[in-house]
Amino acid sequence: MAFEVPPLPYAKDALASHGMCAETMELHHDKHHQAYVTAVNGFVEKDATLKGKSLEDLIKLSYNKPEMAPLFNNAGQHWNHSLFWPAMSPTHGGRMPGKLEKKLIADFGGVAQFKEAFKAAAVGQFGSGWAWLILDAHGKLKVTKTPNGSNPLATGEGQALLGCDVWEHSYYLDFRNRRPDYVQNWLDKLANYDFAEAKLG
Ligand code: MN3
Repeated sequence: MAFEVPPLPYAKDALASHGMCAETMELHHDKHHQAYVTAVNGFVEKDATLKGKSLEDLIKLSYNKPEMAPLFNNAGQHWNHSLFWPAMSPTHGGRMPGKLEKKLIADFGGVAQFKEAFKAAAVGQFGSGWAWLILDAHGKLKVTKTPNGSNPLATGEGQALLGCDVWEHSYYLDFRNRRPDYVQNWLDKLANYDFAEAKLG
């Protein structure tokens, strides 16, 4: 079974009034994400040892192997973007549910402190990559960042609850070069904190 780009859980123009325009969604979901999926399918097609493996298996087996970097980057980006779309919401973006809020207060000192840490990670990621809210093996919320197509599944740092794409293609049409403004807007108006909270179990 070839990998496929999951459909967006909302219309392409649904986030426009929240700072992510329909053209960004069109290019990002239909072109960029599709290109990663097409590339992964191409690698699997050419290598019998990869056939039938899950996306998670492909990511883990190619992590930190220079000769498998093209597979890793594309498989990682498919996984990352599949999490990115539902991690935003046109109806309750930015709204903080109670259980997650309590845990953010316990683990970061407050929601504002969490947002500062997340923003620092997202802005501090030199070049392309991702900022993450993760639940680590000790049940503690943490903020991390990864370069390019990497992610917390590959690094083993924990379970990803939210991931913010800081590749320029995710914000250049809406925010030009202003990554800090994009990330602040993402945290305040786009992030689907219900989606994150549901993963707390
Ligand atoms: Mn992207």
